[in-house]
Amino acid sequence: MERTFVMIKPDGLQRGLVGRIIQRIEAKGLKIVAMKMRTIPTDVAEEHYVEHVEKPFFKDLVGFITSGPSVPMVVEGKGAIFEVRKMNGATNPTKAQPGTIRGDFGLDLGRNVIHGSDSPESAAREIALHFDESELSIYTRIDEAWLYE
Ligand code: DAT
Ligand code: MG
Repeated sequence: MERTFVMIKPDGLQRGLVGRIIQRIEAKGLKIVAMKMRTIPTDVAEEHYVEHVEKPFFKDLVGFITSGPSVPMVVEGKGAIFEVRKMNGATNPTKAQPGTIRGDFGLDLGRNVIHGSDSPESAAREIALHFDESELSIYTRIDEAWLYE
């Protein structure tokens, strides 16, 4: 089953949104197979956002993402990468549709509450960057028979 890397960013945690965000992921039928809370070290943050290393906002982005605890997760399900991106909404919370996490919970481009991988390649890379294989739980959710054929 497809997996994606999802992370509630430090603003989401500080603003007390962790429970409501996880609730949306669970209610969608997506399965959380790994989750922890930690302050992302600078070297990991730089690697995570390596595609943006030349951008003018890179330094602020790394500073923000390492500024306090985050909640990184591995989320599994049919089309998980696309489904999470849809649920997250547009990068800029002021452009994101109501009903999306960024559209409902944010107001600032830099502080957009949540991350989701943008492709299978990014997902594999980000999962390996943030988690050990041993941290992933393989289990069946009791409602899976009602989610999929
Ligand atoms: P996304 O997180 O939707 O994949 P992205 O990969 O383009 O967006 O950018 C990564 C993060 O960097 C994004 O979540 C917020 C921040 N960011 C993007 N563009 C920015 C900009 N022009 N100014 C400041 N921060 C920006
Ligand atoms: Mg991105």
